[in-house]
Amino acid sequence: MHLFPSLLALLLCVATASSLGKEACEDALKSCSVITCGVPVTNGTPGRDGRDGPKGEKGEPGQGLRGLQGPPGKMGSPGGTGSPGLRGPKGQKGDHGDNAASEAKLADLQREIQSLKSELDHTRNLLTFSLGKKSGKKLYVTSGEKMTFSKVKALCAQLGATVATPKNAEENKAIQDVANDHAFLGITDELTEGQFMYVTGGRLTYSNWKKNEPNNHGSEEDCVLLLKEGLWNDISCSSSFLAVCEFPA
Ligand code: FUC
Ligand code: CA
Repeated sequence: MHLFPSLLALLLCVATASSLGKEACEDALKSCSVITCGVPVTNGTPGRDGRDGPKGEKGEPGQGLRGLQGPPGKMGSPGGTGSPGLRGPKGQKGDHGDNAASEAKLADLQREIQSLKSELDHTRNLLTFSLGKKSGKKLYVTSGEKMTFSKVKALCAQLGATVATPKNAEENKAIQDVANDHAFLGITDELTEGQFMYVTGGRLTYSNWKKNEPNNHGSEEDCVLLLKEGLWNDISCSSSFLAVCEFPA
């Protein structure tokens, strides 16, 4: 684009120079850099270098030697934890313990157990003899104390026994003889009114009710009393009567 104004100035110079005299021409063309005044026209000195052309395309890579390899880069961040390794092999069998000492200790304990068993046998025999216990029969024992039914249950449990519970006429008579007074039996209808059950579980298989009993007098009689004459009456569990405990046959 800037080429046209320069070309216009050149044409103007040539036109002006050819219509004037030599001196006037030189004065008029002091600013013209290309045209030489005078006739005939001869070739002038070469013009100044043109402006730089546009940048060329990128050349092919050179053929020189490659530079040396650079130093290693920075160390990376640590990786995550790996999965557990395989199970190791089974270890060797351990040493035997001190066998002789263990066996001596065991023999001592066995002797002590035998001695205690023998002593227990003697004590049991003495007790059954003194209480008149018969072989194959339950043993009924009383402390002679009177207490509420819950206390009778707790006392017998403490002795590893249960509350005296006759399952036939013979057992009923045995309890009657030991108690020699009104005594609680291990029977209640606390769970379902009118349905008497053994405290140890199960429905009655034997009973010896007095006439017109059980009557749940005052609607609060869930326990069973063995009367002195051997008959039964339902009674309040919070009343106090003799405690008789039963030990298995
Ligand atoms: C009878 C019994 C009751 C109570 C009362 C005083 O009615 O059935 O349990 O002993 O007498
Ligand atoms: Ca009653």
